[in-house]
Amino acid sequence: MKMRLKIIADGAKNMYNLCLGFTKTMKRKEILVLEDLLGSNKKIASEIRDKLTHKGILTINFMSSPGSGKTALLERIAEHLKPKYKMAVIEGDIETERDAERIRAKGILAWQIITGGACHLEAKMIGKLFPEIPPDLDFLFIENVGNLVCPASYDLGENIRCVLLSVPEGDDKPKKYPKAFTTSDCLILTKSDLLSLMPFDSERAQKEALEINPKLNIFVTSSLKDNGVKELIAFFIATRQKLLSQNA
Ligand SMILES: Nc1nc2c(ncn2[C@@H]2O[C@H](COP(=O)(O)OP(=O)(O)OP(=O)(O)O)[C@@H](O)[C@H]2O)c(=O)[nH]1
Ligand SMILES: [Mg+2]
Repeated sequence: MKMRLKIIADGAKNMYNLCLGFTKTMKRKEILVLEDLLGSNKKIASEIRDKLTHKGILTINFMSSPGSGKTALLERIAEHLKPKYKMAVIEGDIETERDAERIRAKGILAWQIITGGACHLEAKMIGKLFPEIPPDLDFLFIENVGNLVCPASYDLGENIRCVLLSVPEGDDKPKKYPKAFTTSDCLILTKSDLLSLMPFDSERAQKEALEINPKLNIFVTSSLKDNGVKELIAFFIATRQKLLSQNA
């Protein structure tokens, strides 16, 4: 009886080791494939950034959870920038052309990338649109797929990366989803018109975001009320000015 139990125990241990070995090999392969993918993404992104920067186009990547107000903010930005500057928008969504249609309705050139399931945009997707991007643009905005995790790992060739966090999402998100915040240049706290209605501690969100990324430029906006949008745009204009003076 004892012997039988030992055989079963050894068998289970062997099976466990077999599974573990298999898993380890699989994980190593998965890691290698991911490193390859991110490596080639980085290379394409860097080429895109060089080409756009050389043309004097400032590229801005908006990342956030679904529904944080990326498109609404772009609609507002379009209204402010249109009289003086030339901008275009690349929209990323899993399905539908809806966001690009909203931007076009503002009289702005917009392309829709439909990822068909992928939770983020990749540099090669932007690269495919490259021949269509007018060389005389001042600003190119990219609205990433609504997701606070995956887009953070993919450089799209942007000059400025912005993470949006809306009041209804909660003030604890920067430390729970750190990569989107640590890899960004700007934090935009959106839907500030809801601050009086919700238990969102704006100071806590800003403090915790700065603890993990002290270089963040922070803006508080309401697209609904058109608050804080001008300050954000002034930052984009000043950054483009710097880019132009570096090009000169
Ligand atoms: N109260 C308030 N609501 C807003 C504001 N901005 C956007 N919304 C609302 O939030 C919802 C989502 O806005 P979108 O601009 O579509 O959000 P999004 O981040 O582009 O969403 P996805 O593209 O699906 O990820 C809509 O119902 C908007 O009307 C704001 O400043 N204040
Ligand atoms: Mg949108």
